[in-house]
Amino acid sequence: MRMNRLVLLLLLMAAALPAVASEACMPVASDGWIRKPPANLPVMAGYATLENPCDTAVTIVAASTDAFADTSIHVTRIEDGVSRMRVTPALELPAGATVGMEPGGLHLMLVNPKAPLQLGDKVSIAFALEDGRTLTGEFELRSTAP
Ligand SMILES: [Cu+2]
Repeated sequence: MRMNRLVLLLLLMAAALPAVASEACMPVASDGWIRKPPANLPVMAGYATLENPCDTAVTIVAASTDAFADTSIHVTRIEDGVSRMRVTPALELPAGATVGMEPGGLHLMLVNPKAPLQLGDKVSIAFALEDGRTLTGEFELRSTAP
């Protein structure tokens, strides 16, 4: 009887292990917003705070959304005194790091909205991670930073 309970306990523990392992640590995208352009321009920039509270680095390899025809992650750099934007193919979030996507720096470049967007509208952005997982963030259309 005593032995059976021990076996049962071990079986339960073994069964619980994979469940714990699949609950892997996930980075978070918060305070997401998209700057509403002053005129009816088809290009908008999105910003958010990306936090990786995990023990290992995570790399974002792509961004996409149903709301825009084209979505990419841009870095802004000053080259020869001129501010230029470039697509970044991979964005690493080191373990424990907080990376800001903010005006003048790293941002989402959103081109050609599929439907007209109004202030307050929320757009869901999917960030594809190198490990195959997807980090989803909500971005609100605003005229100023939150
Ligand atoms: Cu850009």
